[in-house]
Amino acid sequence: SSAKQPYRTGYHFQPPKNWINDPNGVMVYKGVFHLFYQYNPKGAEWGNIVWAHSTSKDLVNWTPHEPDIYPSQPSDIKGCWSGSATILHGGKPVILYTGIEPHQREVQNLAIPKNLSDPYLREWVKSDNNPLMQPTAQNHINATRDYSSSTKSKDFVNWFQSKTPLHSANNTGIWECPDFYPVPIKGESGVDTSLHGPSVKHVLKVSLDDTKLDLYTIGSYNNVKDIYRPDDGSVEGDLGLRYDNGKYYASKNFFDSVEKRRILMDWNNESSKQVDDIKKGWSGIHAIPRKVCLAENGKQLVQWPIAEIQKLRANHVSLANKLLEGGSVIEVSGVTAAQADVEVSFETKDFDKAERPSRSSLNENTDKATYGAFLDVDIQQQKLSLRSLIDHSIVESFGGGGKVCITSRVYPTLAINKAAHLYAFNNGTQSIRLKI
Ligand code: DQQ
Repeated sequence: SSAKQPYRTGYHFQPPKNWINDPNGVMVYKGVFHLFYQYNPKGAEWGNIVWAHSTSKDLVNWTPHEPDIYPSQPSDIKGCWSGSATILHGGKPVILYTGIEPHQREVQNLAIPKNLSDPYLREWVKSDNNPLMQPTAQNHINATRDYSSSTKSKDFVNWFQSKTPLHSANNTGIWECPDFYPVPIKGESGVDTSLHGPSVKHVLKVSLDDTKLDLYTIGSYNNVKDIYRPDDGSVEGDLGLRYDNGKYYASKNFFDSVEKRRILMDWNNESSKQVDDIKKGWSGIHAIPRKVCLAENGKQLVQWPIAEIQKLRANHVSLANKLLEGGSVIEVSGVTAAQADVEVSFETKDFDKAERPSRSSLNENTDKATYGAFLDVDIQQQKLSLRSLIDHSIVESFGGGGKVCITSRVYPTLAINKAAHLYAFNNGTQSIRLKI
Protein backbone atom coordinates (compact mmCIF):
# COMPACT_ATOMS: atom_id res chain seq x y z
CA SER A 1 0.00 0.00 0.00
CA SER A 2 1.36 3.39 -0.92
CA ALA A 3 1.95 6.38 1.33
CA LYS A 4 -1.20 7.91 -0.13
CA GLN A 5 -3.30 4.89 0.80
CA PRO A 6 -2.04 3.90 4.29
CA TYR A 7 -5.30 2.13 5.14
CA ARG A 8 -5.46 -0.27 2.19
CA THR A 9 -4.78 -3.77 3.40
CA GLY A 10 -1.90 -5.97 2.26
CA TYR A 11 -3.43 -9.42 2.55
CA HIS A 12 -7.14 -8.95 3.17
CA PHE A 13 -9.80 -9.14 0.50
CA GLN A 14 -10.69 -5.83 -1.09
CA PRO A 15 -11.23 -4.73 -4.70
CA PRO A 16 -9.10 -1.93 -6.20
CA LYS A 17 -11.74 0.70 -5.45
CA ASN A 18 -15.36 1.44 -4.47
CA TRP A 19 -17.80 0.21 -1.86
CA ILE A 20 -18.15 -3.42 -0.83
CA ASN A 21 -20.30 -5.11 1.75
CA ASP A 22 -21.65 -8.63 2.35
CA PRO A 23 -19.86 -11.74 1.06
CA ASN A 24 -22.36 -13.71 -1.03
CA GLY A 25 -22.51 -17.14 -2.62
CA VAL A 26 -19.27 -18.44 -1.14
CA MET A 27 -18.51 -21.98 -2.35
CA VAL A 28 -15.89 -24.29 -3.77
CA TYR A 29 -16.55 -25.61 -7.28
CA LYS A 30 -14.18 -27.87 -9.21
CA GLY A 31 -11.40 -26.98 -6.75
CA VAL A 32 -11.88 -23.20 -7.17
CA PHE A 33 -13.15 -20.98 -4.35
CA HIS A 34 -15.80 -18.47 -5.32
CA LEU A 35 -16.55 -15.25 -3.54
CA PHE A 36 -19.34 -13.00 -4.74
CA TYR A 37 -19.87 -9.79 -2.85
CA GLN A 38 -22.12 -6.78 -2.64
CA TYR A 39 -20.45 -4.05 -4.68
CA ASN A 40 -21.14 -0.52 -5.89
CA PRO A 41 -19.46 -0.21 -9.32
CA LYS A 42 -19.99 3.56 -9.20
CA GLY A 43 -18.57 4.77 -5.90
CA ALA A 44 -17.26 4.42 -2.37
CA GLU A 45 -20.67 4.60 -0.68
CA TRP A 46 -23.48 2.00 -0.64
CA GLY A 47 -25.72 1.98 -3.75
CA ASN A 48 -26.20 0.50 -7.26
CA ILE A 49 -25.65 -2.91 -5.74
CA VAL A 50 -24.46 -5.81 -7.93
CA TRP A 51 -22.87 -9.18 -7.19
CA ALA A 52 -19.18 -8.77 -8.02
CA HIS A 53 -17.16 -11.95 -8.33
CA SER A 54 -13.65 -13.15 -7.49
CA THR A 55 -12.11 -16.61 -7.45
CA SER A 56 -9.15 -18.11 -5.60
CA LYS A 57 -7.20 -21.32 -5.25
CA ASP A 58 -6.23 -20.67 -1.61
CA LEU A 59 -8.78 -18.20 -0.13
CA VAL A 60 -5.96 -15.64 0.19
CA ASN A 61 -5.02 -14.59 -3.36
CA TRP A 62 -8.08 -13.56 -5.37
CA THR A 63 -8.60 -13.02 -9.10
CA PRO A 64 -11.35 -10.55 -10.01
CA HIS A 65 -13.93 -11.34 -12.69
CA GLU A 66 -16.62 -9.17 -14.21
CA PRO A 67 -19.63 -8.65 -11.92
CA ASP A 68 -21.84 -11.66 -12.51
CA ILE A 69 -25.27 -10.74 -11.31
CA TYR A 70 -26.42 -7.21 -11.97
CA PRO A 71 -29.81 -5.52 -12.45
CA SER A 72 -31.31 -6.62 -15.77
CA GLN A 73 -34.96 -7.58 -15.26
CA PRO A 74 -38.01 -6.20 -13.41
CA SER A 75 -37.40 -8.53 -10.46
CA ASP A 76 -33.95 -7.05 -9.73
CA ILE A 77 -33.80 -3.72 -11.54
CA LYS A 78 -33.20 -1.69 -8.33
CA GLY A 79 -30.44 -3.91 -7.01
CA CYS A 80 -29.10 -7.44 -6.58
CA TRP A 81 -28.82 -7.82 -2.84
CA SER A 82 -27.56 -10.64 -0.66
CA GLY A 83 -28.33 -14.31 -1.03
CA SER A 84 -26.42 -17.54 -1.13
CA ALA A 85 -25.11 -20.35 -3.28
CA THR A 86 -26.02 -23.99 -2.84
CA ILE A 87 -24.36 -27.02 -4.38
CA LEU A 88 -27.24 -29.34 -5.30
CA HIS A 89 -27.00 -33.10 -5.08
CA GLY A 90 -25.05 -34.03 -8.17
CA GLY A 91 -22.67 -31.09 -7.77
CA LYS A 92 -24.54 -28.37 -9.64
CA PRO A 93 -24.32 -24.89 -8.04
CA VAL A 94 -27.27 -22.51 -7.93
CA ILE A 95 -27.62 -18.96 -6.58
CA LEU A 96 -30.60 -17.45 -4.83
CA TYR A 97 -30.37 -13.70 -4.47
CA THR A 98 -32.55 -10.83 -3.33
CA GLY A 99 -33.84 -8.66 -6.15
CA ILE A 100 -35.21 -5.18 -5.61
CA GLU A 101 -38.22 -4.38 -7.79
CA PRO A 102 -39.03 -0.90 -9.17
CA HIS A 103 -41.05 0.03 -6.05
CA GLN A 104 -38.40 -1.33 -3.65
CA ARG A 105 -40.21 -4.63 -3.02
CA GLU A 106 -37.74 -7.33 -2.03
CA VAL A 107 -38.15 -10.63 -3.92
CA GLN A 108 -36.07 -13.77 -4.40
CA ASN A 109 -34.49 -14.78 -7.69
CA LEU A 110 -32.64 -17.82 -8.99
CA ALA A 111 -29.57 -17.89 -11.24
CA ILE A 112 -27.78 -20.95 -12.62
CA PRO A 113 -24.38 -21.29 -14.30
CA LYS A 114 -24.41 -21.03 -18.08
CA ASN A 115 -21.53 -23.43 -18.50
CA LEU A 116 -20.98 -26.08 -15.83
CA SER A 117 -17.63 -27.07 -17.28
CA ASP A 118 -16.17 -23.61 -16.49
CA PRO A 119 -14.59 -23.88 -13.02
CA TYR A 120 -14.65 -20.07 -12.80
CA LEU A 121 -18.43 -19.95 -13.35
CA ARG A 122 -18.08 -16.69 -15.24
CA GLU A 123 -21.59 -16.56 -16.65
CA TRP A 124 -24.90 -16.95 -14.87
CA VAL A 125 -28.37 -17.24 -16.37
CA LYS A 126 -31.37 -15.90 -14.49
CA SER A 127 -34.42 -18.15 -14.25
CA ASP A 128 -37.48 -17.40 -16.39
CA ASN A 129 -39.53 -18.07 -13.27
CA ASN A 130 -38.11 -15.08 -11.37
CA PRO A 131 -39.14 -13.95 -8.89
CA LEU A 132 -39.50 -17.34 -7.23
CA MET A 133 -40.58 -15.91 -3.88
CA GLN A 134 -42.23 -12.70 -2.80
CA PRO A 135 -43.14 -11.01 0.48
CA THR A 136 -46.34 -12.52 1.88
CA ALA A 137 -47.38 -9.56 4.03
CA GLN A 138 -47.60 -5.87 3.21
CA ASN A 139 -45.42 -4.86 6.16
CA HIS A 140 -42.68 -7.21 4.98
CA ILE A 141 -42.12 -5.78 1.53
CA ASN A 142 -38.90 -4.09 2.61
CA ALA A 143 -37.82 -6.83 4.99
CA THR A 144 -37.85 -10.08 3.03
CA ARG A 145 -34.28 -10.49 1.98
CA ASP A 146 -31.04 -12.48 2.14
CA TYR A 147 -32.44 -15.98 1.61
CA SER A 148 -30.12 -18.68 2.83
CA SER A 149 -30.59 -21.90 0.93
CA SER A 150 -29.77 -25.52 1.52
CA THR A 151 -31.37 -28.41 -0.36
CA LYS A 152 -34.87 -28.41 1.14
CA SER A 153 -36.85 -27.66 -2.05
CA LYS A 154 -37.23 -30.62 -4.45
CA ASP A 155 -36.38 -28.67 -7.60
CA PHE A 156 -35.16 -25.33 -6.23
CA VAL A 157 -37.78 -23.50 -8.30
CA ASN A 158 -40.97 -24.31 -6.40
CA TRP A 159 -40.89 -23.25 -2.77
CA PHE A 160 -43.56 -23.14 -0.11
CA GLN A 161 -43.48 -21.16 3.10
CA SER A 162 -43.26 -23.09 6.38
CA LYS A 163 -46.22 -22.49 8.71
CA THR A 164 -43.96 -21.47 11.55
CA PRO A 165 -40.65 -19.64 11.47
CA LEU A 166 -37.52 -21.65 12.24
CA HIS A 167 -36.81 -19.31 15.14
CA SER A 168 -38.04 -15.92 16.29
CA ALA A 169 -37.51 -13.29 18.97
CA ASN A 170 -39.29 -10.07 19.81
CA ASN A 171 -37.89 -6.56 19.57
CA THR A 172 -34.76 -7.48 17.65
CA GLY A 173 -35.46 -5.61 14.40
CA ILE A 174 -34.72 -7.08 11.00
CA TRP A 175 -32.66 -10.25 10.84
CA GLU A 176 -30.36 -9.98 7.87
CA CYS A 177 -28.18 -12.64 6.27
CA PRO A 178 -29.34 -15.73 8.21
CA ASP A 179 -27.17 -18.83 8.09
CA PHE A 180 -28.20 -22.33 9.20
CA TYR A 181 -25.67 -25.14 9.21
CA PRO A 182 -24.56 -28.33 10.96
CA VAL A 183 -21.36 -28.67 13.05
CA PRO A 184 -20.08 -32.09 14.17
CA ILE A 185 -20.28 -32.69 17.91
CA LYS A 186 -16.77 -34.15 17.85
CA GLY A 187 -13.69 -32.90 16.06
CA GLU A 188 -12.77 -29.90 13.97
CA SER A 189 -13.97 -30.96 10.52
CA GLY A 190 -16.97 -29.56 8.76
CA VAL A 191 -19.81 -31.49 7.16
CA ASP A 192 -22.10 -30.99 4.19
CA THR A 193 -24.75 -28.35 4.83
CA SER A 194 -27.65 -30.77 4.30
CA LEU A 195 -26.37 -33.27 6.89
CA HIS A 196 -28.52 -33.78 9.99
CA GLY A 197 -28.81 -36.36 12.76
CA PRO A 198 -27.27 -37.22 16.12
CA SER A 199 -23.64 -36.60 15.12
CA VAL A 200 -24.21 -32.87 14.63
CA LYS A 201 -25.58 -29.78 16.29
CA HIS A 202 -27.06 -26.96 14.22
CA VAL A 203 -26.07 -23.31 14.30
CA LEU A 204 -28.49 -20.51 13.44
CA LYS A 205 -26.84 -17.15 12.85
CA VAL A 206 -28.57 -13.86 12.21
CA SER A 207 -27.18 -10.40 11.52
CA LEU A 208 -29.05 -7.82 13.56
CA ASP A 209 -29.53 -4.74 11.43
CA ASP A 210 -30.28 -2.50 14.43
CA THR A 211 -27.07 -3.20 16.31
CA LYS A 212 -24.88 -4.57 13.48
CA LEU A 213 -24.12 -7.75 15.41
CA ASP A 214 -23.76 -11.31 14.10
CA LEU A 215 -25.34 -13.50 16.76
CA TYR A 216 -25.80 -17.25 16.85
CA THR A 217 -27.43 -20.00 18.82
CA ILE A 218 -26.47 -23.67 18.88
CA GLY A 219 -29.27 -26.21 18.96
CA SER A 220 -30.90 -29.33 17.58
CA TYR A 221 -32.67 -29.62 14.27
CA ASN A 222 -35.45 -32.09 13.60
CA ASN A 223 -35.35 -32.51 9.85
CA VAL A 224 -38.68 -34.35 9.59
CA LYS A 225 -40.69 -31.82 11.56
CA ASP A 226 -38.50 -28.91 10.43
CA ILE A 227 -38.07 -27.70 14.00
CA TYR A 228 -34.95 -26.02 15.39
CA ARG A 229 -34.52 -25.79 19.14
CA PRO A 230 -31.68 -23.70 20.56
CA ASP A 231 -29.91 -25.45 23.46
CA ASP A 232 -29.92 -22.39 25.64
CA GLY A 233 -29.53 -18.66 25.24
CA SER A 234 -31.45 -16.83 22.56
CA VAL A 235 -30.84 -14.22 19.92
CA GLU A 236 -32.83 -11.67 21.89
CA GLY A 237 -31.03 -8.54 22.99
CA ASP A 238 -27.46 -9.06 24.15
CA LEU A 239 -27.96 -12.66 25.16
CA GLY A 240 -26.99 -14.32 21.89
CA LEU A 241 -23.47 -15.53 21.33
CA ARG A 242 -21.36 -13.34 19.11
CA TYR A 243 -19.06 -14.54 16.36
CA ASP A 244 -16.88 -11.57 17.16
CA ASN A 245 -16.86 -8.94 19.88
CA GLY A 246 -15.63 -6.20 17.61
CA LYS A 247 -16.68 -5.24 14.11
CA TYR A 248 -17.89 -8.27 12.16
CA TYR A 249 -21.12 -8.34 10.14
CA ALA A 250 -23.23 -10.00 7.43
CA SER A 251 -21.17 -13.17 7.57
CA LYS A 252 -21.74 -16.16 5.35
CA ASN A 253 -20.23 -19.61 5.64
CA PHE A 254 -19.80 -22.63 3.42
CA PHE A 255 -18.62 -26.21 3.53
CA ASP A 256 -15.24 -26.69 1.86
CA SER A 257 -15.75 -30.23 0.55
CA VAL A 258 -12.07 -30.46 -0.47
CA GLU A 259 -10.51 -29.82 2.95
CA LYS A 260 -13.62 -30.95 4.85
CA ARG A 261 -13.94 -27.78 6.88
CA ARG A 262 -16.53 -25.09 7.43
CA ILE A 263 -15.35 -21.62 6.50
CA LEU A 264 -16.72 -18.32 7.68
CA MET A 265 -16.37 -15.03 5.77
CA ASP A 266 -17.74 -11.60 6.63
CA TRP A 267 -17.78 -7.89 5.88
CA ASN A 268 -15.87 -5.36 7.97
CA ASN A 269 -17.26 -1.92 7.48
CA GLU A 270 -15.09 1.16 7.89
CA SER A 271 -15.00 3.00 11.21
CA SER A 272 -14.25 6.22 9.38
CA LYS A 273 -16.65 8.91 8.23
CA GLN A 274 -18.21 8.61 4.76
CA VAL A 275 -16.39 11.76 3.57
CA ASP A 276 -13.10 10.01 4.37
CA ASP A 277 -14.22 6.87 2.48
CA ILE A 278 -15.06 8.95 -0.58
CA LYS A 279 -11.67 10.66 -0.33
CA LYS A 280 -9.80 7.35 -0.25
CA GLY A 281 -12.09 5.94 -2.95
CA TRP A 282 -13.10 2.74 -1.22
CA SER A 283 -14.98 1.32 1.73
CA GLY A 284 -15.23 -2.10 3.30
CA ILE A 285 -12.98 -5.16 3.47
CA HIS A 286 -13.43 -8.82 4.35
CA ALA A 287 -11.75 -10.51 7.31
CA ILE A 288 -9.42 -13.47 6.79
CA PRO A 289 -11.65 -16.54 6.27
CA ARG A 290 -12.02 -18.53 9.49
CA LYS A 291 -12.41 -22.22 10.07
CA VAL A 292 -15.36 -22.78 12.43
CA CYS A 293 -16.10 -25.76 14.63
CA LEU A 294 -17.87 -26.58 17.86
CA ALA A 295 -15.92 -26.07 21.11
CA GLU A 296 -15.25 -29.18 23.18
CA ASN A 297 -17.93 -28.19 25.69
CA GLY A 298 -20.51 -28.02 22.86
CA LYS A 299 -21.68 -24.61 24.04
CA GLN A 300 -19.99 -22.26 21.63
CA LEU A 301 -18.07 -22.13 18.35
CA VAL A 302 -14.32 -21.83 17.97
CA GLN A 303 -12.91 -19.81 15.08
CA TRP A 304 -9.39 -19.79 13.69
CA PRO A 305 -7.79 -18.12 10.64
CA ILE A 306 -7.54 -20.61 7.76
CA ALA A 307 -4.19 -22.45 7.66
CA GLU A 308 -3.38 -21.00 4.20
CA ILE A 309 -2.68 -17.61 5.75
CA GLN A 310 0.48 -18.99 7.39
CA LYS A 311 2.07 -19.30 3.95
CA LEU A 312 2.32 -15.51 3.94
CA ARG A 313 4.59 -15.41 6.96
CA ALA A 314 8.08 -14.17 6.08
CA ASN A 315 10.39 -12.76 8.79
CA HIS A 316 9.99 -14.86 11.87
CA VAL A 317 10.97 -13.25 15.16
CA SER A 318 10.55 -14.71 18.60
CA LEU A 319 10.68 -13.42 22.17
CA ALA A 320 10.27 -16.86 23.68
CA ASN A 321 10.34 -17.07 27.45
CA LYS A 322 11.06 -13.41 28.07
CA LEU A 323 10.08 -12.02 31.42
CA LEU A 324 8.07 -8.85 30.96
CA GLU A 325 8.51 -6.98 34.19
CA GLY A 326 5.94 -4.53 35.49
CA GLY A 327 6.31 -1.18 33.73
CA SER A 328 8.55 -2.53 30.97
CA VAL A 329 8.34 -2.22 27.19
CA ILE A 330 10.12 -4.50 24.72
CA GLU A 331 10.21 -3.72 21.02
CA VAL A 332 9.67 -6.66 18.70
CA SER A 333 11.99 -5.63 15.91
CA GLY A 334 12.63 -7.29 12.57
CA VAL A 335 9.04 -7.33 11.37
CA THR A 336 6.85 -4.91 9.46
CA ALA A 337 4.38 -4.11 12.18
CA ALA A 338 1.91 -2.66 9.68
CA GLN A 339 1.46 -6.26 8.47
CA ALA A 340 2.03 -9.00 11.01
CA ASP A 341 0.77 -12.30 12.34
CA VAL A 342 1.44 -12.25 16.09
CA GLU A 343 1.16 -15.25 18.35
CA VAL A 344 1.75 -14.70 22.04
CA SER A 345 0.87 -16.35 25.28
CA PHE A 346 1.22 -14.98 28.75
CA GLU A 347 1.91 -16.75 31.98
CA THR A 348 0.86 -15.03 35.17
CA LYS A 349 -0.69 -15.94 38.45
CA ASP A 350 -3.45 -13.37 38.43
CA PHE A 351 -4.92 -10.52 36.45
CA ASP A 352 -6.13 -8.43 39.34
CA LYS A 353 -4.07 -5.46 38.28
CA ALA A 354 -4.60 -5.76 34.53
CA GLU A 355 -5.24 -2.64 32.50
CA ARG A 356 -7.36 -2.07 29.38
CA PRO A 357 -5.58 -0.36 26.48
CA SER A 358 -7.47 2.46 24.86
CA ARG A 359 -5.23 4.45 22.53
CA SER A 360 -5.89 4.10 18.80
CA SER A 361 -5.86 7.12 16.47
CA LEU A 362 -5.28 10.85 16.53
CA ASN A 363 -8.02 11.25 13.90
CA GLU A 364 -11.04 12.59 15.73
CA ASN A 365 -13.41 11.49 12.94
CA THR A 366 -12.94 7.77 13.42
CA ASP A 367 -15.03 5.58 15.67
CA LYS A 368 -12.59 4.57 18.42
CA ALA A 369 -14.83 2.24 20.38
CA THR A 370 -12.90 -0.06 22.74
CA TYR A 371 -13.98 -3.68 22.39
CA GLY A 372 -13.68 -6.32 25.06
CA ALA A 373 -14.69 -9.89 25.75
CA PHE A 374 -14.70 -12.44 28.53
CA LEU A 375 -12.53 -15.50 28.10
CA ASP A 376 -12.90 -18.45 30.42
CA VAL A 377 -9.39 -19.65 31.34
CA ASP A 378 -7.92 -21.15 34.45
CA ILE A 379 -4.71 -19.13 34.62
CA GLN A 380 -3.22 -21.48 37.20
CA GLN A 381 -3.41 -24.32 34.68
CA GLN A 382 -3.33 -22.67 31.27
CA LYS A 383 -1.50 -19.88 29.56
CA LEU A 384 -3.44 -16.94 28.21
CA SER A 385 -2.95 -17.10 24.45
CA LEU A 386 -3.59 -14.50 21.81
CA ARG A 387 -3.15 -14.40 18.06
CA SER A 388 -3.50 -11.14 16.16
CA LEU A 389 -3.53 -10.55 12.43
CA ILE A 390 -2.50 -6.96 11.79
CA ASP A 391 -2.95 -5.47 8.34
CA HIS A 392 -2.72 -1.67 8.09
CA SER A 393 -6.33 -0.75 8.99
CA ILE A 394 -7.55 -4.00 10.54
CA VAL A 395 -6.58 -6.01 13.59
CA GLU A 396 -8.20 -9.42 14.09
CA SER A 397 -7.53 -11.03 17.45
CA PHE A 398 -8.22 -14.56 18.59
CA GLY A 399 -8.07 -15.32 22.31
CA GLY A 400 -7.83 -18.75 23.90
CA GLY A 401 -7.29 -20.53 20.59
CA GLY A 402 -10.33 -18.90 18.94
CA LYS A 403 -12.86 -18.97 21.77
CA VAL A 404 -13.18 -15.21 21.64
CA CYS A 405 -12.53 -13.01 18.64
CA ILE A 406 -12.26 -9.26 18.40
CA THR A 407 -11.93 -7.50 15.07
CA SER A 408 -11.28 -3.80 14.90
CA ARG A 409 -10.64 -1.22 12.21
CA VAL A 410 -7.80 1.17 12.99
CA TYR A 411 -6.62 4.33 11.26
CA PRO A 412 -3.22 5.29 12.60
CA THR A 413 -2.10 8.78 11.63
CA LEU A 414 1.55 8.35 12.73
CA ALA A 415 2.18 4.58 12.95
CA ILE A 416 1.88 4.13 9.19
CA ASN A 417 3.78 1.57 7.10
CA LYS A 418 7.45 1.55 8.26
CA ALA A 419 6.65 3.90 11.13
CA ALA A 420 4.52 1.19 12.72
CA HIS A 421 6.35 -0.69 15.49
CA LEU A 422 5.38 -3.70 17.51
CA TYR A 423 5.88 -3.80 21.28
CA ALA A 424 5.23 -6.10 24.15
CA PHE A 425 4.43 -3.91 27.12
CA ASN A 426 3.38 -4.40 30.67
CA ASN A 427 1.75 -1.39 32.25
CA GLY A 428 1.03 -3.30 35.41
CA THR A 429 3.18 -3.87 38.46
CA GLN A 430 3.53 -7.66 38.31
CA SER A 431 5.82 -9.57 36.00
CA ILE A 432 4.46 -11.68 33.17
CA ARG A 433 6.31 -14.36 31.24
CA LEU A 434 5.96 -14.40 27.46
CA LYS A 435 5.64 -17.87 26.03
CA ILE A 436 6.10 -19.15 22.42
N1 DQQ B 1 -26.82 -5.72 2.82
C1 DQQ B 1 -27.51 -6.16 1.63
C2 DQQ B 1 -28.80 -6.71 2.10
C3 DQQ B 1 -28.48 -7.13 3.48
C4 DQQ B 1 -27.57 -6.08 3.97
C5 DQQ B 1 -27.68 -5.03 0.66
C6 DQQ B 1 -26.68 -6.51 5.08
O1 DQQ B 1 -29.25 -7.77 1.30
O2 DQQ B 1 -29.65 -7.25 4.23
O3 DQQ B 1 -26.45 -4.55 0.18
O4 DQQ B 1 -25.51 -5.79 5.15
